[in-house]
Amino acid sequence: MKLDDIIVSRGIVEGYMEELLDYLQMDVAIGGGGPSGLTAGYYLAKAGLKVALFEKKLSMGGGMWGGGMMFNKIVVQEEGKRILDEMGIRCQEYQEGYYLADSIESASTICSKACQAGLKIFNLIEIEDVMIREKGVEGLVINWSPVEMAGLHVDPITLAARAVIDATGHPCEIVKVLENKMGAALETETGKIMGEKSMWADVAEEKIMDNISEVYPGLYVTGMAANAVHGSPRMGPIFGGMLLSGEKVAEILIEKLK
Ligand code: 48H
Repeated sequence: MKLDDIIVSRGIVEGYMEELLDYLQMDVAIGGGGPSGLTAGYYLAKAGLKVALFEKKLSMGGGMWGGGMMFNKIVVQEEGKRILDEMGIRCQEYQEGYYLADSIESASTICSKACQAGLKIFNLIEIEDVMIREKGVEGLVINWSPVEMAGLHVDPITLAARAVIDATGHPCEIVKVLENKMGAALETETGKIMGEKSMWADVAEEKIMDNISEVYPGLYVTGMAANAVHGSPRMGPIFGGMLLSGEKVAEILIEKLK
């Protein structure tokens, strides 16, 4: 077969534009493609909701690839193993209740399963603001990541969503922008971002499940962002809470939006 480069270009441009136009309005917009955002996207898409995830980097997986201190293994406790099984990620019980999985297999498989469940992923897109309207957060304001990296002055565009999830990890960037720009009072003990506390896996993994919440009308937190916003500790290379918190925020939203 003789290849026509212009047909290749047309396919890429038309295919992308069609999807971007389709996702100018959606049920749920997720910011951040780490384990919690991808897991949330997997369950939301599986439930039939129209959901897209925006990741500023080229690749998905967030902090999962590097395991603990670049030893590319992650640990998942008993409660989280159910999600590894659901996704088909292999693991080994190396001590009762402690499961060891390969971080590369974990990150790549979650991403693949989420896409196949129907999650639409847009990479290389940075969330730089939120769309605030009468009911609260009603969407996201996005730009190409290279615009920010190159320091270019280029205005962003807006997308509408019935709910937004901040899954941006430690920096909780979406909640931060809301607090900084709008002075918004959050649904936390202090009404503000309380800040992540020092590493204590046991407490962090227990607290994270209570921290999965709507922190402002229309804006939900999951994963490490949830602990940062609610002032709970970090947990190091234990990923059960990331998977379970992604599932939990999805369950809350499925109940609310379906
Ligand atoms: C678009 C953005 C933006 C933005 C950031 O850090 P993550 O892996 O987040 P989680 O919560 O799914 O998982 C946390 C885990 O990886 C971790 O760090 C743990 C368990 N730490 C414990 C410890 O003690 O250290 O992923 C967040 C993703 C990243 O891919 C970012 O690039 C992306 O969000 N992101 N995407 N627009 N403004 N900000």
